Amino acid sequence: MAFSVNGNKRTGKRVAMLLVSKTGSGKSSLANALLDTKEFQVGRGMLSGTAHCKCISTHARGRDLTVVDTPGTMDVADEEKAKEEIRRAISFCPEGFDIFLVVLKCDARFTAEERRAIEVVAEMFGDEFYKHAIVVFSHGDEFDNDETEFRNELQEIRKKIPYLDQLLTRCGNRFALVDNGRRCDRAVQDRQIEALLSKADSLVSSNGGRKYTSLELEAERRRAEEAERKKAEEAERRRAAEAAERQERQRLEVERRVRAETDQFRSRMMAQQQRRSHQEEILRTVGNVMQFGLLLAAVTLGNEG
Ligand SMILES: Nc1nc2c(ncn2[C@@H]2O[C@H](COP(=O)(O)OP(=O)(O)O)[C@@H](O)[C@H]2O)c(=O)[nH]1
Ligand SMILES: [Mg+2]
Repeated sequence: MAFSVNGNKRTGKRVAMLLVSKTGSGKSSLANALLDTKEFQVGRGMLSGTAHCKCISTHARGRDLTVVDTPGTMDVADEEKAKEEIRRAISFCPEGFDIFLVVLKCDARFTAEERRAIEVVAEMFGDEFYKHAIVVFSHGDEFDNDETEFRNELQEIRKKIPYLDQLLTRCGNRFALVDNGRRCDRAVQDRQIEALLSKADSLVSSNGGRKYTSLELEAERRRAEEAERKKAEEAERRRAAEAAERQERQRLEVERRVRAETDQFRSRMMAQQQRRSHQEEILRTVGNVMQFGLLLAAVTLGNEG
């Protein structure tokens, strides 16, 4: 095999790429352009297009390339399904992926759905994801494929959309502009795809040929599970502490009420007792007076008799 310029062309090693993002952003069109084929089904509108992951390994554009296209299940409507499909995509390439192509439409809109579609993958793959990622802006025709104009515009867009700015920063500011529309200029497209593949080759080299494999995905899954378990444990601990605190507050309240009622009862009893001794005192005094009266009467009667 005669390899000429750079990267994969030089080493002859197969480069495996996984395309991710929301439906309608241009993944399947890019997959076709990368492999110079029409085998990836391009959608019309949001309803049709790729139903399942599709993997093609071939020799194209002077390189051995593997491209795995992902479907519309990347839409956030069903994240679990999306994750399942991503795991399937990874299983297509047991030796691992060299490059993740995050495909975004280059218009200034960057919706919450688009953002979530990327986050779902990034969360699954962990930080390693960004070390292998290149952001590909499709619909370059909207900028007449003028890279300079696009770069200038991108500066402004990054200021307005912090998440996009962070994403590009995390991806080491690796990005490319492409036009894979049905009416694109083939010469322009070839030049853009070659530039993108050159960037991919450089990234493969700077990663020392290290791939992202199902082992990394599994390790990330375990790490996420562990983090989730710790979070649940922490929430449970907090719930238990709050319940204990609530119980202690209730116990103190009951204790306070019992003490108050006991004190009240004791004071009532003492008051009653005081009243009773006072009455007894009066009775005793009355008794004494009466006794004295009787005695006096008896003495008086005795004297008269
Ligand atoms: N004008 C233009 N249209 C594009 C471009 N890339 C994709 N499309 C169109 O966008 C629609 C969705 O493309 P598709 O590749 O199926 O997106 P996917 O759902 O992400 O796979 C299709 O009608 C494509 O022809 C582009 O660079 N320029
Ligand atoms: Mg598609």
